[in-house]
Amino acid sequence: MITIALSKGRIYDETLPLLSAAGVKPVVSGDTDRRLIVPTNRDGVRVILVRAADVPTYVQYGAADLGVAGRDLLIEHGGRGLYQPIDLGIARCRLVVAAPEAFDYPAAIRRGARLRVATKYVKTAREHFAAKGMHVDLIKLYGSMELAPLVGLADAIVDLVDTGGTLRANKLKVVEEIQPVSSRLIVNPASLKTKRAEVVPLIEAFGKAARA
Ligand code: PRT
Ligand code: MG
Repeated sequence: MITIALSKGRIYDETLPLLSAAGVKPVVSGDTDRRLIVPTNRDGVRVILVRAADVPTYVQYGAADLGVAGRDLLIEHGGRGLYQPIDLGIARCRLVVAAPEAFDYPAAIRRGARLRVATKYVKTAREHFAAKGMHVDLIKLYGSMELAPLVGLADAIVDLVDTGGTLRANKLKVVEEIQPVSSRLIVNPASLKTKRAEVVPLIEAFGKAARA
């Protein structure tokens, strides 16, 4: 049995065409299907649905053979025990530092202010600010980071931006780019060895579909 870990939402939606090109189609029974293990048209291939941040963990421990995860979450996870053969180029966005429109971020940095930064990407943020020689107090959040500066929880946030609509709607602006983000195919290294005949063709089909 080959198990592919995906998260609901944009990763699932953007992976479906690639899966389909690889000959794998999840068999869901309508919009009300709440199953977390989804069979596919292929005997011996199933999809499991987990939180986006949990996809690397399922693959690392071999509970899933393959998965699709954003680079943002792979960096936070650390990537230990993961083979990452292909950048699928899907779910693209940017990891940035953002602050209120009225906040003079460059001036705050120049005077060496100690900023409070809210984020769910604590590891990435710590490394980013350390590399710049900035002292920041990081506040761990699990979502809706955009709210934190509006209610005085933080001076700035480290978050993902796609269209910029969410930042604009909350009167925030990008003050620093950290890195571009897209999603990668990740593979359990033991699966690659012991299930080679099934796993390698899937990796190749994903690669071909991603390049197309
Ligand atoms: O939603 P949930 O809490 O269950 O989990 P999650 O937020 O980790 O998962 P999900 O499905 O929202 O995101 C999965 C992956 O999609 C992320 O890990 C990224 O790699 C990728 N991705 C691509 C994004 C975005 N684009 C994105 N725009 N993930 C989140 N966003 C959010 C962003 O955090 C911000 O709140 O969308 C908002 C900004 O969008 P714009 O278009 O208004 O700029
Ligand atoms: Mg989300």
